[in-house]
Parts: sequence; structure tokens; C-alpha cells
Amino acid sequence: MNKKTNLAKKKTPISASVIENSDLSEDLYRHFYYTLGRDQVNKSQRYLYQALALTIRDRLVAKCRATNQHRETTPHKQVAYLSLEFLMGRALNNAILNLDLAPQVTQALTHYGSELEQVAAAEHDAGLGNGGLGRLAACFLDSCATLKLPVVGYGLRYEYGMFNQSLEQGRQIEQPDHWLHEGHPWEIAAPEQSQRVKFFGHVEVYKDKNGREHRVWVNTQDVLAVPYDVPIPGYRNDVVNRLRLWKSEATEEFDLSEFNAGSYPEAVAKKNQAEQITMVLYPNDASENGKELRLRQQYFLSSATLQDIIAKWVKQYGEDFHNFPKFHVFQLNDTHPSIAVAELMRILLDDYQLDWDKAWQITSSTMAYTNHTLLPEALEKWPVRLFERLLPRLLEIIYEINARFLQQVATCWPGDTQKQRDMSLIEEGPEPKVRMAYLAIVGSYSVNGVAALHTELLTNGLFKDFYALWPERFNNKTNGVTPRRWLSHCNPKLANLINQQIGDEWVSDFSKVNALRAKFDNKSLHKQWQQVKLDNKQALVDLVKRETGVEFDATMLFDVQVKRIHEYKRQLLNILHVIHLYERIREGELEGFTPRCVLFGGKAAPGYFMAKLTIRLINHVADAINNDPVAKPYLRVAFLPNYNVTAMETICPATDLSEQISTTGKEASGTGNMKFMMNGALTIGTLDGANIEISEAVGLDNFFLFGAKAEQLTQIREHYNPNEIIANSPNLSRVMGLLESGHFNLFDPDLFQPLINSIRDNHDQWLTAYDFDSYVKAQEDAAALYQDQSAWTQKSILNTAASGMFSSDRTISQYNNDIWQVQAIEFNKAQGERNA
Ligand code: 26V
Repeated sequence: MNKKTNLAKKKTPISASVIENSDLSEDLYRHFYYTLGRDQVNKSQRYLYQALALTIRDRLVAKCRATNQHRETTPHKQVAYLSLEFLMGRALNNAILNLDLAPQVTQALTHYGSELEQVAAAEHDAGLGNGGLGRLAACFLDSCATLKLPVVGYGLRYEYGMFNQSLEQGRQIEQPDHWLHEGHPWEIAAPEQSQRVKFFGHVEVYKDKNGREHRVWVNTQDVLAVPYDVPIPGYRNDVVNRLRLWKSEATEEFDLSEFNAGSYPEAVAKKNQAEQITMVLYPNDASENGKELRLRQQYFLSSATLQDIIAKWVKQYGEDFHNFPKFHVFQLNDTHPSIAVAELMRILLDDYQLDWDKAWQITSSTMAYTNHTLLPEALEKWPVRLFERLLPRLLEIIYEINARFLQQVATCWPGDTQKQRDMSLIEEGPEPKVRMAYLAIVGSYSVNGVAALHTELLTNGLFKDFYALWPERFNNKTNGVTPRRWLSHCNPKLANLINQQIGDEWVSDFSKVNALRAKFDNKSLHKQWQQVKLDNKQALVDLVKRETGVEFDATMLFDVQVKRIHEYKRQLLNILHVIHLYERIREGELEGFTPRCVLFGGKAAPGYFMAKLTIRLINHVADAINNDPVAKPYLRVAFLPNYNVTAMETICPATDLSEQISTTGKEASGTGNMKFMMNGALTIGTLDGANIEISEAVGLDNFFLFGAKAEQLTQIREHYNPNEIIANSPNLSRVMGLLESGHFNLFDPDLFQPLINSIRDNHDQWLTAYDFDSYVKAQEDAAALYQDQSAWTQKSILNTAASGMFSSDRTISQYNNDIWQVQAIEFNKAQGERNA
């Protein structure tokens, strides 16, 4: 143990055990009365929430320190998970669950006449992500802490998270989400660990006295990266990991030099420019529009993180890096932080004078890359010109990486210059661009997809040349979600029922949930299972009524599609089916009709015209149906505004039928599908993404499958003639007839013409018309089954029972076994307390 750690320990006044044993009620009172200076609970419960958060945070901080001490005293390998997004949602209930403090908290709140549920509702979601990719990062942090793995999340502390969505006459309206405006009690700033990140400037070359050439990046405009740490508790295991979020600030010199030159306005403008970097999360999760600020965000995160880790390394081991790969892994969440490959090279070459081969050996054995999308428009490419201006030294390094890489390509495929052009990190053309995915692949020792089909499509399609060159680099890691948030916390009634049936070990070993399988036919379990679902549906009825005014009926089938609005996810196909059901009602085709409530939710990227128009169509159709008294007993439709993590916590426990209906080959994995399954929903879905593994795990008897198969796609697209399909399908003709008659847009002719045209287009990538009839058939099967409540409940239980492999604990164990190979933290508790 070195001197420094000893000193730090002496200064620590309160040990983990002291705070653990202190009275939670007293701490709550102290924070409420003294820290916040309050003496009454006002109606909003906001201060009570803040005091409770600080009370819980004290306990987390103590454990976090013990976890850190272990890190410092027992050198071991650690993972940095780099992500531009962490969609954390609320933290309070999660911390209370993981620290097992619910009884004490409930007791303490009685003094204020409050209940945890009301207090927890005062917390704003930390919406620092768009959707699947960001929420996956949050689930992963929970699993890493629960598995005691030394993993630190690194991200950006956006001032404004994902926009808030409201609806005006069926249109999406975006409002800024200033989630920090009442403070963020979970974070702790560490300004003493700030890093400087360089931008702009130019590169100068000089020779040292030994004649060796050096390159220096000079005349830069630096921005300060200030870290804010958020504690990440494991499930009842004393481990508390960290999420480090960087905030951009102006350096002091910025103000001083300009101010001394007498240009105060310029000084303030530059300060603003620096602070802009972490001001707002980009809300488009598919189309890359090459915005300079976005590249600045990416470099800012990558550079601050690497400098932070290397500074700690140098402090501990000096400038000898040869063991660095034995102690560090950088997992890149998509290409967004992939500039880290070039940045680590820059630091090793320029700041520590390593030679190229040594630096490259270190870089390419510490970086690992996860791909999350096959959509060509989401693959990042940055104009070379932008790089040249913003990050000139990084561009030089990328060119050098590329030159050396292309030599390898030439050796492997002699004389094949086309291959070199295809694989080059630089895409040629009038506006040459850097292909970030290729940079990530070339610089990483592991490249993974997020579901079996997705990885297969990467290796045979998008990255096939790279796979041919380095097959051993590629691997699959099917996504998962944390059963703590997505079952224990969000569905306590079902969690209790499962506990009664099979014990509670499933919470930290989710494979154990399989024991429910044996009970799928137990009649008394059926009754309780149905009652839980009904209660959960009632909670969703209340939410839908409050937010939309639409009255759902908990006895009807709850059919739900919540996710980002995107053409490939095919909310359009879903609403066509709703129109089909409405037509049946209007025509009196009511034999065997199962009454249902259809719920939609999700945000469209602000500039995504077709997605926004789809929201309008859903709302117009919903209005027509909800205002038609003939439809009321059979069909209700709502679009829940502002879908987010917290909304999903009420939605997934209440869902009967989970809509996972993307065009085959387009959804990399999906993770909502897993949350619904865990909570006993049945899935209607295509063989896309992780739906394939879901249907295999639960069996096709318990899954409503429809749609084109991956291997048929090329053929289907070649001869695709949607107009003929429509003409030959009585159901689809009738639906298109009603839609095209203007029934849903009486005062706005042609409003939905772009959607109609897209369905009728021979080049419709999403194959909406192709899949319609088989979708209707699968929906009919679901509706028929729902009428047999006992058969439905059997399948519901079987779905939960088969969801064991969709825990992110399983996913993370595989990342660790195959990619990271870090040791679980096994700190000796007694030692932790003594040292404290
Ligand atoms: C791309 C862009 C590009 C423009 C700027 C902002 C931005 C933000 C995010 C993205 C990447 C979107 C990729 C993504 O979210 N993929 C989803 O990842 C999930 C977790 O692996 C997976 O379940 C979903 O199927 C996949 O769509």
C-alpha cells in the first residue's frame, strides 16, 4: 500500500460501517432540515425527495469509497465503457432496492406523512440517451456492479437530455429537457481531476538532438473537461461502481487573455463555445448529419477519458506502458467514441514518445468495439475537411493507421486495388470522409454484434472483408436487460408472486426463473398471475387516462408498441392493422372479435418527416376510433406522449401483447422485447434481431410469428410489387381504401399521401404491404388465444420462465469471459472498514 492511500484514508472521517449503522430517519431529517434548510413538506414532495436522495447517496458514497480502495490497493484489470449515451432513468428506487433499504425508508417517511411512491415521483429521469443503445449502457452498468466487475462508465453530462415530447393536434412538439434545473443529488463533482481537451490549432514538426522527428499539436483552443461521478450500486453486494460524466467548461486563460485584450464580449462568446459541447444530447438516433458539434462531443469524451486513465497510470507506474493492456480495456459503445483509437495513439506517441509499433500494439490490444446498427444512414462518416480543421493531429494519425492497414490488405489480396478502396478508412469522392466503423474495427481486438442474426449480417454483409481478414476478432453478444429494474422494481407484485413460487435467487441469477416452467399449468398460480396482470393494467389505465384522456379498459387485451418512431420499426404496419380492426367493427364482422386497447409511444427525431407523419396518422386514427361509439366496446387507441424509461416501468408490467414487428434484417437486437417477455407478455414479431433468440427460447407455440424471412429478402425485393399485393388482399385493399378516402384527414386532404405512397412504392424498403396479411393472421391467432384465458396465462408464464437468458447479467458475463477477462472484486469487508 503506498503512502498516498494511507494519507487519504486518515482523512476519511466516516467509515462505511458507521454510515451503514447510522439511523436513516435521523439522516433524512438532517438533510431535510439542515442541508436543504426546509421545515415543512410542501405538496410537490421535491425537497423530501432531495433529502432522501442525499441520505441514500451518503450510503452509496461510503461503499463507493470501499470499492475504490480495493481498486487502488489491489492492482487489477479494469474496463472503461465509453458511451455517448447512458439512459439511466430514475435512480432513487434502484438504489433503495439494491441496498435493501425499503423497510427503513418507508419507516422514515411516515414521520412526514409521505409514501415512497409519491416521493420517488419527484425525480426527473436522467434522459441522457435516445433509446436502445443508451438504455443498454445503463443496464450494463447495473449488471457489472451486480457481478462485482471493475467497470467504469464514461459519458457526457448533457445539460439538456432527450427532449420532452408533447402532442398538439396529433403533432409531436419538442420541448427542451432541462433535467438539471433542480440539481442532481446523485452526482459528485471532482474538479481536481479535470482534463484539458485540445481543438483546432496545427501540427509542427521538429527534430530532437538524436535526429528523431516529433510532431506537436500547437496553437490549440483548449476546453476543460470536469468530471461528475454518479454511483452505481450492485445488487446487495457492497460494490458501488461509478459512472463518470464529463462537463465542458472554458479554461481560465480563455477569459483572461481576451479580457486583457479588452474584448469582454469575445471572451464570453468563447466561454459559451466551450460550454456548448456538453449542452445537449443529439436526438436523432439514425441519420448522421455530420454536425461539427457532434464530432466535438465525441472527441471530448474520448480524449478526457483516456487522459484521465493514463494520468492515473502514470502516477502509479510511471511512463512504462508495456503492461498497460494487462490492466485496461476500452469498450466502445458503437462508433460514437471510436476516435479514441486515434486519441490513444496520439497520447502515447506525442505525450509519452512511444514509437509507432509499441503504441499500436497497446492501442489495438485494449480497444473493443460493439456495433449496434446495420442501417447505412446511421454509420458514421466524418468529412476529412472537418477533421483537418478541428482535429488536425488526429487526422494525421488516421492517415498513418490507414496507410499501414492498406499494406496489409495489399498483402492479403495482391493486386486488388478495388479491395483497398473498399476497405480504406477514407472514403474517396468529391467530399472524402473518414469511415469511423472501419477505424474502430482496425483498432480493436474484438468486434461484436448484439444478437445472433445481427452478428451474422455483419460478418457476411457489412463487414465481410474485415471478417475475411480477421475472423477471430468477430463475436456475438446478444443483448440483455437488468431484471432488477425490469422486474423486481417495476413489477413488485409479479416479483413477489415469483418469489413465493420459486424463491428469490432469480434476482441475481436470472437463469433460475426457468423453475417457473414446471408450474405453467398450476391453476392457483394462474389465478394469482391474472390478478397481478389486472392490477398492473389498472395502473396503466390510470396513466393513459391522465396523460391522454383516453379510457382504456383493463379487461381488454393490451396490445403495446413503444419504442423510437422509425420506418423500419413499422409503427405504420401496426396502425394499418388497427384500421383493419376498425373496418371489421364498422362492417359488423364481430364474430370472435377480442376487444383490445392499442397503445403507442415513442419519440421521432425532430427532423424525421416520415416518423413525425406516422405519429400524426396514429393520433388521427385514434381520434376517429375513440370518438365512434360503435367502436368503444371493441377497440380503443392511444398515443402516450413522452415515452421514457419511467413510463416503460408502468407499461411493460401491464402489457399482454408485445409488438416487435420490424422489417427482418433491420433491428439489430431490440431490448424492449426482452422487458415485455420478462413481465409475461406474449410477443407478436418478425424473425428479426433478438426476436429470433426469444422465439427459440420460448418456442414458436408461445410466440406469434409472421413476416418475411431473412433469406427470402433479396428475392422479395427484386420483384416487389406492392400494388399487386394490395389488389390481391381483400383486407389490405379495404384498409388502403379507407385511408385513401381521407377518412382520417377530412380537413387536411393529402395529409397522409407520403405514407400511402411509401406503402405503394416498389422500392419500399420496409415491405409493409408484403407482411400485412401474415401480420393480420398472427394478430387473429393472438386474439383467439386471449379468449382462452387459461391457455393465454400458461403461455404468459412460459414466457417469463424462458426469459432467463435475456438478463444483462448473462450478457455481461459473456463480455467478461470472451472480451474483457477482468476479475470480480472480492474485497474483504472487515479490511475495508479497518482501513476506513
Ligand atoms: C446514431 C446517431 C447518429 C446521429 C447522431 C445521434 C445518434 C445517436 C445514436 C445512434 C445509434 C443508434 C443505434 C442504436 O441505437 N441501435 C440500437 O441498439 C440497441 C442496443 O444494442 C438495439 O437493441 C437496437 O436494435 C438498435 O437499433
